Amino acid sequence: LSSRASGILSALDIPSSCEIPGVYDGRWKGSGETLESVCPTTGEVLAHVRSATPSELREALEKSKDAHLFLRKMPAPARGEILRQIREALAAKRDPLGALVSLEMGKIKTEGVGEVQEFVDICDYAVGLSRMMNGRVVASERPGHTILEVPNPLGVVGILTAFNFPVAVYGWNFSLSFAAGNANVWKPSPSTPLCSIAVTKIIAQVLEKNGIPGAVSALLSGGKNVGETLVGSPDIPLVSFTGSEAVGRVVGKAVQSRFGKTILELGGNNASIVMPDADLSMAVPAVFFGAVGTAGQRCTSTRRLYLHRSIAPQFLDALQKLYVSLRIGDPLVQGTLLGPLHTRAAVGVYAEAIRQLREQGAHILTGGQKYDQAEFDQGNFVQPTIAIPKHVDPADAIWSTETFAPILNVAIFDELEQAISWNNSVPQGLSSSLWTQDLRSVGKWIGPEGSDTGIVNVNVGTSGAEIGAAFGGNKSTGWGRESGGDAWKQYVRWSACTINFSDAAPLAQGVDFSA
Ligand code: UN1
Repeated sequence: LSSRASGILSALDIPSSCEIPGVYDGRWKGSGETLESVCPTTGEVLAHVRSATPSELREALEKSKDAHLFLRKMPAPARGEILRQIREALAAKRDPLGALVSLEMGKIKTEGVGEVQEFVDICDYAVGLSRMMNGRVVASERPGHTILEVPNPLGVVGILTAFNFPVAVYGWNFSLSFAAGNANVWKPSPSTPLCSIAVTKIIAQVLEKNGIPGAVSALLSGGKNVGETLVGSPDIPLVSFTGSEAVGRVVGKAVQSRFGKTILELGGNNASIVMPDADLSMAVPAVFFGAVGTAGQRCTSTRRLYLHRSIAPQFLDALQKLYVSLRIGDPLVQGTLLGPLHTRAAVGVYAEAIRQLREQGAHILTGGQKYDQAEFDQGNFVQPTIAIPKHVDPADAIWSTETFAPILNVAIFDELEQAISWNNSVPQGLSSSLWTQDLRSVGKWIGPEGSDTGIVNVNVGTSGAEIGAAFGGNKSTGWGRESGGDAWKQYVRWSACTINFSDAAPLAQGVDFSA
């Protein structure tokens, strides 16, 4: 192992041994198939991680069920105190954990650290929430009666996360779900096992210190078979899944067929619209970050850019300048803005998307190739690309498909209505952003004739949401909401409790049933 990789691992108490156990349910284990963690920058194999066998999976699930029985008896504010300690433990490891995200996933270091910060932030949020998960008192129509809406924990929550946010997305789900009193089983992406091991170690230490069963935050590293078991398990009333639309469709149906609940965070295909009155000194860098940041591998990355005809040449000129000056390379080196794609396969997906663009006569303004210089040889580096497709037909695959790579497709519009209709014309509905200084455009954009996405920004790019608002998207993004807002309400079972304090037992709606 390279010295820098072993330095990062040892700062996080991960052994640089040949095989690392990837399963935790109060005890570390793993004797199933081996997952490989590969550094996307250098191609170095960082670790082999042992996943769960079917019997280890069953055992972990049983332990999580027991752990829930323990946790549900703990008052919510006491659970909040545990989250506060987890927050502190995460913050203490912010730097090495952020570096590990960068090393294993490939995003630049400040974004890796930022991702850990999202987990810290949502812990803060959940600590507060642990004293505010309030139900309601409803006015009853009957004398001497009252109705309470009561939240109680669900049981065991399954959390299936993607490679692109290997730390934060577990954080969003775990913090709220734990505050609500659930045990959690985490199946991370098989290509970022080290991040999930590092996070689980940090959480486990706090749990152990407080005498709480480790299986309230169980880790089940593995591939498709582990995912399928969790999705199919009647012991998991809620499955939170982040990933592709294709897999999300399968997960959604499977969980629905057993009447379980889902939170789905699927594809994004996000647009920025730039009006003639926009402040371009803000809009250009924001589109640059949205399209190129994280090498285009956020669900919220900007993939479509609709420019008003009057500012289009000027905008593209300024944007291209930023693309050309881009610092590409090792994401752990300070100053790098563009790291590699996460996998070799993703380079193929990028190349295929570029091939399609070319075949259909798109004008490639910049980019369109893999980096072939020797220094990028071992990594999955591709050039960020701006393309002007020949057709603006929204049904065309170029516009309607989410390609998880830094490719930005541009079209020119004349009227805001046209741009909004293009924005809304794709299957996905995660994020969108409008650049304008005209209040009338803002009103239209956020209203019933406006953007149909879950995140609707004004003079803010499509990516980089804070944790305080609910995060998620509509349509084929899956309608899920995580993190802030009312998202916590999904992690509980609600009961409507009608209580009669009177000496009579009248029926609702005045029904007379006297014998
Ligand atoms: C994701 O890409 O799955 O809004 C999540 C953002 C981040 C989270 C992205 N806070 O871009």
